[in-house]
Amino acid sequence: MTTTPAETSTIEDLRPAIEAAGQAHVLSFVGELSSAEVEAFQAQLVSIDWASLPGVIERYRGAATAETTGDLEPAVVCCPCGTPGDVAVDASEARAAGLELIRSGKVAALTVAGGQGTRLGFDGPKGTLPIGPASCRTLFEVFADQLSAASAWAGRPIPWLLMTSPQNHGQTLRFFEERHWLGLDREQVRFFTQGVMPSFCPESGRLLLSNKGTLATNPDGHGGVVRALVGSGELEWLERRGVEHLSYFQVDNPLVPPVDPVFLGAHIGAGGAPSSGQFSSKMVAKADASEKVGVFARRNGQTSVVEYSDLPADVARSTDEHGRLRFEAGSIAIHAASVAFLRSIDEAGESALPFHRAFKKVPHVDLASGERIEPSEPNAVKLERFVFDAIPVADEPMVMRVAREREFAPTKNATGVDSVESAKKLQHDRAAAWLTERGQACPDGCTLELSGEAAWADCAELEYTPRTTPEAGSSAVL
Ligand code: UD2
Repeated sequence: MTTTPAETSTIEDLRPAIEAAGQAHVLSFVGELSSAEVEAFQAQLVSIDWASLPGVIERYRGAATAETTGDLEPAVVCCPCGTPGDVAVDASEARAAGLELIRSGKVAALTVAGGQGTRLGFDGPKGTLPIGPASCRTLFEVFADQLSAASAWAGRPIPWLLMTSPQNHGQTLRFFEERHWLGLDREQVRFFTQGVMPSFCPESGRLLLSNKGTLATNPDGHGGVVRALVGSGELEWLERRGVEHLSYFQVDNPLVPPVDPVFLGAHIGAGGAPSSGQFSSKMVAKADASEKVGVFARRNGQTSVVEYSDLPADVARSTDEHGRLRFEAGSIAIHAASVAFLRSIDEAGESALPFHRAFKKVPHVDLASGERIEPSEPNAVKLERFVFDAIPVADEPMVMRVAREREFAPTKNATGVDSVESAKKLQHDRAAAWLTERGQACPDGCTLELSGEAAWADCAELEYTPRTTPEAGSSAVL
């Protein structure tokens, strides 16, 4: 559960803590392991917080109580684009304040890239997926190019923190090394690894072994980012450097502006934005009631995200007097958070970021026979944290409306909705609209993409001349 294992502890050093946690059975097969396997097992065991484990298991072994949604109200949303009903934000003022934050080195970008990408069926870290419709750039390269342009404008390298998981850390690092840090300064790109949570049997409260020398674990969710930032020393690094705010985004959205001046300025309350500068989020109007995004809502008067699986279908479908979905404020998982707020969230621990419980099929080793069992029914509790659970803890958390077609191209599935294909098309459409806004037509049959410089210039409202003039049937990076 921590990210800074004391590498030197042996299994025998750890045995008392493991026994005190009631989990001595996990050491049943240690005598059968090779020295390399013992070493790997030690490294895993030392990363578990044995002292707090019994309490965590006790709290989450029972079935989760159903979320109550009766008292849900739509969230207050602000907007720099004049949507009726939203709190108005002055875009120029917000942009100026955000640019000043970036220029003065008070902003770092943060990408959560620890997920498995299972639905995508892609073998490798999701960020290494080619996604550019014209360039074939990978997701990581799309973000790096924009950060490079923003850094050049600011006259200083904007730090980029990437959260990996134990499963994809090595591959992610190799990718950046082989591609020379994607054109960024080596020191600018900072990796840290999220923690894991062990799976356990809800009846016995016992941890499971996935093989004789490995606990069955899962990454601790994107909410693990707070503990991992602290445990890895990265939060302290940011504090020492004078970075005050993080621009947070997921690895699966090639349209995200990694640092968005208007959003960052609004986050610190510029332009009349209703924000204390602790934690802010972007929303888009949901495409339809069944779209798989969490929604911003007020629960007991506090702004929160209700995950799509927790929102009853009739509530999701309900409409207001204008015929709009009442809960239309879809979360696109783009946030801004102050470093000081994240420090306080870590100190508050589970009261600020509780675990979410899932009951899943987890293959494991049978303790009596030593055989591996592939369960046909769910048998184990998996726990993870969600970063958006920090929202109700923040003072005056801001939710800002943005245009879906400019900022959201989710890449989740191999085909169909939210797929590589749809994300490429959305990037092309965005580049074509950019050309049209500048009085140029999009030639027939061409495939377009915004370069990092163009995308940065667009969100910072800077002058920019496209690198090339697209011709009919061509592929062009503007
Ligand atoms: C997430 C949101 C959903 C909506 C959508 C927008 C949750 C639970 N749901 O749905 O409401 O905003 O995104 O696209 O967040 N990750 C880690 N470590 C982990 C787990 C995930 O780094 O242990 C990263 C992962 O690499 C990805 C992001 O978090 O960048 C989202 O993860 P997901 O694919 O599980 O979330 P999804 O698509 O269900």
